[in-house]
Formats: sequence, C-alpha cells, structure tokens
Amino acid sequence: MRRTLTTTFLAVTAAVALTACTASGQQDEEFISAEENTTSARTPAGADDGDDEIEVTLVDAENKQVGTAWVEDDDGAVQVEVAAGGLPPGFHGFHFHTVGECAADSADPTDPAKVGDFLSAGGHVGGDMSDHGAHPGDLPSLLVDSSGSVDVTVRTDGVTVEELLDDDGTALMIHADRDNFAHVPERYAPSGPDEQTLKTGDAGDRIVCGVLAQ
Ligand SMILES: [Cu+2]
Repeated sequence: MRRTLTTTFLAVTAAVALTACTASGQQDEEFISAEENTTSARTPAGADDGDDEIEVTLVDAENKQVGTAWVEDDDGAVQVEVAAGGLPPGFHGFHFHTVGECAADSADPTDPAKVGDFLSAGGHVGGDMSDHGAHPGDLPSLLVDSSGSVDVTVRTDGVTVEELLDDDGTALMIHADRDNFAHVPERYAPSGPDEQTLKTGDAGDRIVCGVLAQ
C-alpha cells in the first residue's frame, strides 16, 4: 500500500515536470510514457535517478499520505525537507527511528509487549549510544502552523545517508507532542529525568511516519 502510494506520487510529479518542458502538441503522449517509465523504473523509494535525493512518503496511522520529505546528503551531513499538512498546530518531536517500517498498531521490536501506532519503527537511531537530545537520530522539532501545515528544512551531522539506508532502513517520525530533549531542570527532577524521558523526550504518540529504504 505504501509502495503504491509512493509510486503514484512519483509518477504524477515526474509527468507534470515532463509535461511542462514539452511542446504542447505532444503533451498527452509524453504524459503516458512518463507515467509508464516512472512506475516501472522508480519503484523503490530513493532509487538512483541521477540525483541522491530520497523521497519519503509521510503517512498517518490510517496510512493516508499527509506529506512528503526529501532526504539528501549535504557534504557528509543529512538534510531533510519536510512538507506536510493536516497536522495539529504547535511543536512536534521529529526523529529518525531505527527500522524502516511504518505499521499502525504494531509491536515495538525491542519490547513486543508494547503495541501502538508505528512502534514497528523501533527507537531513535543511536538510542543506545547516549541520552535523548544527543541521539544521532534526533532532529530539530517541527513547528506546525495554525493551518496545520509545515514546510521546513533541517540538517544534522549526527548521521549519514549511508547509515540511514542500512539493511532495515530507517523511519522518519513525527510525534504528537513537544520534545523536551530530556532537558529537565534539576528543580523538577533532583535526581535527573527518568528512563522514559532520557529515551524519548516525552514526545508522545507517533502520528506520522515515513520509510527510508534502499
Ligand atoms: Cu521519535
């Protein structure tokens, strides 16, 4: 289902771009051939099409597309543009998660007793290397405007595109809540934040997910 959505989106995008550059008399013919080519040649998201940009379809828990992200190498760092709509206004936690699988109502691979939307994507990339706020997969939070839209570009040198495209892929995740980056002042937590906060930043449920895969 996800694959079909991505393919259709790519086909339309390519066809529109091609049509714009084509003499008017040939538009219909070019549209058809562009669609056929795209469908067969660009099935895998991120397939090499001459540039290294990976297009990521962002879906909600009903598997409805709510946006698109574009991930690319930026001189050894990773640049992510995300454009989405229909989201709750305000700040939302935004991270790379370890497994490129966005299944609603799924089990957490590290703790199968836990089931919820997009738990199949596992924890934050590099979550076992440090506390949250310094995870390699941590990203700047998204600020969704009052209309429910967001269109921002962020950059991190905590990971490389190659690491994101490992065997099990990676998921790009938007959470329901604000991310506190495990930054909890001592007056609230004299012995430091608890394990949950150190792991997740209390960003809450997972509401939008997108797969990065080879
Ligand atoms: Cu996350």
